[in-house]
Amino acid sequence: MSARDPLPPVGPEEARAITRDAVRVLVANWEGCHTVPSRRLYPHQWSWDSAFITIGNARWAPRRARSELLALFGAQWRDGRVPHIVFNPDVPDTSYFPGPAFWDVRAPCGAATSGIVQPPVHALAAWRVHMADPDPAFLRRIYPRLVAQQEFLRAARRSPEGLVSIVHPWESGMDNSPAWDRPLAAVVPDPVVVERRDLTHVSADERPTDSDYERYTTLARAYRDSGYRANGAFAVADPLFVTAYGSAEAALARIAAACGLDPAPHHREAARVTAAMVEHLYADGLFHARDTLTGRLIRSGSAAGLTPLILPDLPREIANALVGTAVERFGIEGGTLPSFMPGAPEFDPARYWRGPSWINLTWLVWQGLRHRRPDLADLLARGMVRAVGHAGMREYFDPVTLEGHGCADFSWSAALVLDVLARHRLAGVTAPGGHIAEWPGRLAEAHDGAHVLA
Ligand code: 2M8
Repeated sequence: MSARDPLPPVGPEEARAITRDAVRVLVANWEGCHTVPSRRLYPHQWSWDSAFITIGNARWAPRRARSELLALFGAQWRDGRVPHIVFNPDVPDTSYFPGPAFWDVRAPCGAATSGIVQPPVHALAAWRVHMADPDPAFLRRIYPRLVAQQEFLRAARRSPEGLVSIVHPWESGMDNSPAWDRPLAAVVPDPVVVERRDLTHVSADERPTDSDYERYTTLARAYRDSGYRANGAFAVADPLFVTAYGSAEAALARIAAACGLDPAPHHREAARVTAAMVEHLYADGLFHARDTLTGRLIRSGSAAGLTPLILPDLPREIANALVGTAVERFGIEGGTLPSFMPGAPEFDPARYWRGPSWINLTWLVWQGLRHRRPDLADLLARGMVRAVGHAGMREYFDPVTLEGHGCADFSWSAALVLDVLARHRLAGVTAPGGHIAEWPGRLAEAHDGAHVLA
């Protein structure tokens, strides 16, 4: 199969089989009030994973979707930050590195957490679950927490250009992106042995190198030792993170209006940050990260630079240029979105965030294309479903062969594919939200934790 040949349509039987498999994964990874991204590789609750899982669960188990977000925000810090990991006390500290002993901090609720954050895609998720199953009480409960999450970013992470900065590659969610190679090279690693746990579960050539890990832990240790206040040798404004922040304001405007509150401040902030991104992060048909320490633009071929397509205030000519880049330089007409530009020397189709296709990144760009270029959005929808149909609910996929990489039974791949199937007419399969719950037969939400596949 070539990346240039459009993928064939998905038939009704195949769509049903994929739905059943996706629900199987989400049931298997459910922990009672949240979902683990993967039982073995990621056995705790991760922040942006939970938002994507919420979006998928909204399609068949909305109570579970709300619980996922409320569990995460239950571990929100007093300063408003939502930690990127909430540790499960029943999982041994040796199961994941860096674990609770490394981060050495607790949320006000008592849960051990990390001290860094991830892209704030949660307001979008809250709105999506409300659209699937309206629940004004849930919206009123989550709204102030979502606002506090944004306020933390504005107060603690504002860059000189009026953007928000991340202080660790893990905060980008695209941890090992080649976009971070240059800023990471400036980090002098501590002389401490790093105990990799990930390599017990996934082959080393699909994961970051030891040298990357030494720098990751050095940065995290320095941030921890400053009381999680002062950024160290890494601070960048990342287009995906800032896009998530801007789209959160757009979602908050809708949530505020639904709660009878004034949406105008959220609309203004969404428009302001979009304009700042265009001014400071855009160049030659793509958005790039800006190093907030040196002030320099970090030009790279990261697909993060296409995600501003989801911003409602993005000027039309910029959106058109992004679409041109997506087609000509990322080859999305083949149905897949590589996480890094295939023509670039750093591109690697199998290594974590350096080229493989990820369902969450593709889902974001698909969202951005649905109203602008439905023809291209259809191709990406088909490609996401094809990838999981071919390789199962893997963590990432070769963008050309669709070979699966990383861990198996990965939650956001399952969740977002459910959303795609529910939104998209695939080969005549109409799957409005409610039908998803019927497809897997007895697998509705009746007995949490006691589901049996029909
Ligand atoms: C990956 O990141 C974690 C660190 O947070 C890791 O490699 O151990 C990333 O893909 C990140 O985006 C994701 O949230 C996390 C859990 O799926 O795994």
